[in-house]
Amino acid sequence: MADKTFLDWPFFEPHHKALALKLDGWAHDALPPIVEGDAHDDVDATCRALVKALGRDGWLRYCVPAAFGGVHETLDVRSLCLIRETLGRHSGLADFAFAMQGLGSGAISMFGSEALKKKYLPAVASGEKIAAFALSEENAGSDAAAMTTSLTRKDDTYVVNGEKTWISNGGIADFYTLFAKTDDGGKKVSAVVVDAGLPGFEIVERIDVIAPHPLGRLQFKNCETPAANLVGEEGAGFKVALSTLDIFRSTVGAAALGFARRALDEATTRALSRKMFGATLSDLPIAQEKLAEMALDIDASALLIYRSAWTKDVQKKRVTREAAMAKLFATDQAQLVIDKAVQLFGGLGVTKGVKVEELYREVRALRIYEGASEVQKIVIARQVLDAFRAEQSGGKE
Ligand code: COS
Repeated sequence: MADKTFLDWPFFEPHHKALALKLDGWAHDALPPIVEGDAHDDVDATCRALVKALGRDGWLRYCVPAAFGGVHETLDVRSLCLIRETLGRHSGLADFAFAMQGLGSGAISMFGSEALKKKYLPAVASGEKIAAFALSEENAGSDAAAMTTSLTRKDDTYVVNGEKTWISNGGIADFYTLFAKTDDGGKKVSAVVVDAGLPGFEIVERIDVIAPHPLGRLQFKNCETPAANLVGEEGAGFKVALSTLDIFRSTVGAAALGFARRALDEATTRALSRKMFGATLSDLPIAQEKLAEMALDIDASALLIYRSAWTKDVQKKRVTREAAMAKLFATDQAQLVIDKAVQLFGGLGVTKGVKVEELYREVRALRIYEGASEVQKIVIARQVLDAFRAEQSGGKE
């Protein structure tokens, strides 16, 4: 049973605690069956069923603002983090299905026109439409500004040309929030929503990964999307993408935290029951040291994640630095926590069908997607240097 004492931390309102406890019960009782295996059809069907169930029972309402079928007036990052943490403890795919509805529609919630919000957000909240976020390209992952996919205005449409890859929900999404260049060979990025199935839009590859998720490569050849689907102003797409990531990066940390909490639960249960050297594993100081380090990393991750979420929700501040720290620390530490759990399980820990083996595979991508750990370090260092320079120049004036 995962530690729930953190729900009494001052970062939370009473409704946050109620949300986490209710969702935990729901995930125990009402999570659709997770079909294990690598077959795309099984993974797709499982994800579709998860989105449907999450929508039916109201959990996806946390992904959009209240005026468009959501719960809170604006996205409440603490709720998003608690939901990802809780779902992550139960199922990596359930967390994935929830997370992508939020990330795929987040830019519309924050920067979209009223008409665009009306067109997409209620269907995201109900689970009728599956969302995706299309930023990365083969030669533009960490260096997002190096993208080459283009958007060219033609009458009342934008014409998209290029390729996007490693796109989560690629293949099952109903729409993609896509980032592309609006000035030929230049630096101006714009964001636009592209519906799946438009002429000139094709999923050209399904990508297999260590923990199966829907992931694909998208190709656009003179694909026309309505100009009214522009998200934010033309040329402001980089700000749209990075501000969206500022919100969702804390939630990636939260998912990792959920995985880590589950690993500690599994390891503790195992340590208390496994007999060895005339005692149980939990009696051995070397095992206790591991459990202590795991618990410490979990609490430190939780503090960084909910500090970031609280700062955004309550102080309404830009949280570029806080979110990068939360994602970097929580995902890197979760990897170490889960590795320790695998070690405590011994041979069983690398056996298919054992939960810690699944967690070991599930957590890996979190240190890469939405900005690799190395990118988070660049972001944090820039924030530290900028703040220092600003203070220095402020002091001189
Ligand atoms: N919020 C709002 N605006 C931001 C921002 C943020 N967090 N971070 C940067 N910007 C703005 C900057 O102010 C700048 O605007 P101006 O051109 O008006 O000055 C613009 O965006 C470009 O910023 P910057 O110069 O820092 O861009 P870089 O190309 O140097 O960006 C990093 C570098 C590494 C930070 C960026 O490319 C990045 O985050 N990469 C990772 C992308 C990612 O997460 N990919 C995963 C895809 S989702 S699975």
